[in-house]
Amino acid sequence: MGSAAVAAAPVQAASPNLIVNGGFEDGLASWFANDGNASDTATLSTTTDAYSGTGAVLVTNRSTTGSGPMQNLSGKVQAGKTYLVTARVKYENANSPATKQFFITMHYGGSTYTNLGTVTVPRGQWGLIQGTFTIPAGQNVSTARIFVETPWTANPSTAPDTHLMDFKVDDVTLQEYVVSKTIEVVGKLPGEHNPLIGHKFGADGFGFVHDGRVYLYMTNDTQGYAPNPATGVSPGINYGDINQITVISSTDLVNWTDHGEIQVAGPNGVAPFTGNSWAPGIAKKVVNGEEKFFLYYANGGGSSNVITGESPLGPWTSERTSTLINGSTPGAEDVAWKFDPAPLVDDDGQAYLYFGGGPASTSMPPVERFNNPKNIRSIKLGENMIATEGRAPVVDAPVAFEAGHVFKREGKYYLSYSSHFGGNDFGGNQPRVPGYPGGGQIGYMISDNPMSWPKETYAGVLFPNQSQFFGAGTGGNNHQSVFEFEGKFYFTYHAPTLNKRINGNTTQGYRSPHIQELTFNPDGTIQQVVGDYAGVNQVRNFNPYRVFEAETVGWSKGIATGKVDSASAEFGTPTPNLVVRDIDEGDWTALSAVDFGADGAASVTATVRALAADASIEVRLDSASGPVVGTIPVDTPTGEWAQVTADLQGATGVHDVYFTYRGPAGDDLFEIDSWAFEAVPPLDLSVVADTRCVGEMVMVTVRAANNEAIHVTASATSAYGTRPFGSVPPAKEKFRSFPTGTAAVPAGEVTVTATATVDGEPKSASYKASYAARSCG
Ligand SMILES: [Ca+2]
Ligand SMILES: [Ca+2]
Ligand SMILES: [Ca+2]
Repeated sequence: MGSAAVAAAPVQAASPNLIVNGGFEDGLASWFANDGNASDTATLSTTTDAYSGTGAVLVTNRSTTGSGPMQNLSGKVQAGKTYLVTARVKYENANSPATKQFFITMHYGGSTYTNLGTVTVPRGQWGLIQGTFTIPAGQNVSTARIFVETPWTANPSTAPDTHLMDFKVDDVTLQEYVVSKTIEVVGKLPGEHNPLIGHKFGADGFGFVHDGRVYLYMTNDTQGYAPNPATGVSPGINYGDINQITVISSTDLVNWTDHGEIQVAGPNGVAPFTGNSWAPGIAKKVVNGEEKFFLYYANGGGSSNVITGESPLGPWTSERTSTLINGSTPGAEDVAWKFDPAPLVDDDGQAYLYFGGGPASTSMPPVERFNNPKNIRSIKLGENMIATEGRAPVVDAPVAFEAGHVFKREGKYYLSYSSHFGGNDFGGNQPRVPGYPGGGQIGYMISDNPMSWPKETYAGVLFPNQSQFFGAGTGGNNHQSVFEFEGKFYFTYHAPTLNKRINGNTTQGYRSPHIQELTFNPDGTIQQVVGDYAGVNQVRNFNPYRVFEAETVGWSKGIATGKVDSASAEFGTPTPNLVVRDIDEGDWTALSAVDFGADGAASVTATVRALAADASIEVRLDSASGPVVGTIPVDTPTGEWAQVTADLQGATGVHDVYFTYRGPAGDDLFEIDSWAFEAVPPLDLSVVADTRCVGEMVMVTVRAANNEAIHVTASATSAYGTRPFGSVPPAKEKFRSFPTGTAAVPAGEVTVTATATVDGEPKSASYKASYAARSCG
């Protein structure tokens, strides 16, 4: 599988065009010749020589370089805000220069003019004027007007072909510059399992298993992502922006639920005495009879800290009021970067923390600084998990840089770490010990003692630099973890593969989580991991017959997720709940390997919040253009959460399921909180409940029709007891009644359960039938 270079994708979620009739499809409406000075006269007329559509404006009889089409923006633009401006322009005068510069200019009033955007265009061709500008705070915008002009000169009439040529303008836009983080490209390709998610970034993933589910905690690389609305390209990543940890989870390693971000650090963080939250690591332990979850993270390069959770999804509290690892930690004084904390709870309950990295001590000889920089530490954690015990001995990891992590297998401890890229901080260009890691690789060591890591425990390179597998634009540091899930070991790492799919080989450092399986040799050493987009096999098929979060996604296009206050239907309170947002016509989300069973799905229900009329959700099999097995109309009141349902036809067996979103182009269509599929009952009975009067008393009745070709045993239960039907013959129906002993009953429900043996297999099903309130007498 390759990653074809993809051109920069401008963000689609555009803010409205503030220009009226910018395409001149409505003649000259809202346009007039620049009237800033009495001398700036010109004649505007329409022309059918348009850049797009059927109309454009032609400017003739220009008297000054400022003579051009103008539109009034008073009341539309605001001081302090940033805008994007574009326009198409063309000139054709054969006596004019071969190229000519044009401007879009703002006239704020008086003598205040600002060029907003420009282009130099060859004669006879449409050029694109573009610009981004911020109106200064305090600027009076009460008479703001924009116009198109040529560069100013004092006496243009001395060379009119050079300065006063006719020109045409079309497609003028001026929009507020609104940064959208929505990933518009398909960042995780259908069929592939890496990167794990395609709608956001995440780095330094730490895999953690609890209760049959794998959680991945990540540095929130999306936090500072700010793609330019015009180009789609973000400035490079700034780690200093990051004070949140992103959490996703899965029971199959392909369909991942987005649990959003934990606001760990910063003024509103769980631990407001920390400013950053990089490179998380988590462990669980029963403390004072209570199972707790301890989330460690790097507070920038200078220290590390821990917060405490009631579950893997929180809620989170800070038991500390100062950092856990810092310059006062015994044995860590010489560690340049007291970060990347990775916990391990041993089988005997003793917990350890691994941390550290960065430039080696200058007291060492250069060769040692390069090969054995002694910048990583191990330390014991106290019983409460939120304090250290004793001194932190050196982990003498060869060529170490950062990212120490330990797991245990068959009585042995494995410490992996990332290697440095050389340079003066590590003693300059020194001879590398044969077999030691190259730059930006993952090395590992094997020890019998979790606190003893001499250089002799080095075992080799576990993972080369990711750029070896993912090519140009994917180099840089890495950060790994290893977890065991249902008998297999898995290796997590990151690579800027989603960034590459957005921007081609010129990436900006935004990293994405990946997983590969880890294979051991008979002697306990690890086979070097090969990174690829295929990733790991899906551990199990996806069970659709339950309520599950819509933010559970195998693959997606064009959507975003966001936290809401309502409870998670699947995970309960007080865990975070997200919804799928930024749903436009043509966007989709998909689930991998959904098992509908032999009888198939009867219906699907979505919890949605409608935002536009005439929207719907198509349920498709196997691809975004696959067969439609049902269409859910999203026709509930706008702005309110509601449930919408559709019957399904042909959804049987195992398929990838695509929810494709339909509605008016340009509108946000709806948000989705959760999905639930209903199975076709394994036995086909029709059940009807009713009431009738017997004298002055109400009788609840139920009729069960057996549509099977075999005998079925059934019984009915209501608020008034249980009545067996006994055996119902094929194609026959039976009737039972419940005397209520009262003259009036509220509306209610009767449940019929049925069992039969089909092809030697026992089958059972239950059906509900409701009846209305009834009053007799
Ligand atoms: Ca036009
Ligand atoms: Ca979208
Ligand atoms: Ca949800």
